[in-house]
Amino acid sequence: MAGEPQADCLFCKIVAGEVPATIVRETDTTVAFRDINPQAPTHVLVIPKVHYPDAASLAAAEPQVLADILRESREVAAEDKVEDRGYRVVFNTGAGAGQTVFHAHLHVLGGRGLQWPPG
Ligand code: DGP
Repeated sequence: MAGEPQADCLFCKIVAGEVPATIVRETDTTVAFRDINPQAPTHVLVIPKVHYPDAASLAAAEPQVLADILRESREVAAEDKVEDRGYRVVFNTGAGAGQTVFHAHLHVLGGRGLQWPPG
């Protein structure tokens, strides 16, 4: 069923506490944890507890959870004190855009200068 945990999903396992992660924030609907392969001094992933393969399918089915994720990204930036210098939030959507884990997740990147356009 849409939104239900998937047995083979790494991020569902992090939500369930079955795979360890450095969790920085948790709400009723979201979990935020540090990326295992950080691309910036702050690199946190904010994910929904419900399973959708990408941000687009989450937006279509449960847009309020998408809003929760964006609200949490602001809290992460504030807690890591990267707001002043600026930070970036990214949903890689689809393999062609670099998505490798198919459970929706927002990257929060900050703490260094960020170039545009991204590669
Ligand atoms: P993406 O390429 O947009 O699908 O991003 C997936 C991110 O997930 C990537 O930056 C690395 C991160 N990641 C993959 N496996 C793990 C893991 O087991 N733990 C943590 N904390 N992050 C992971």
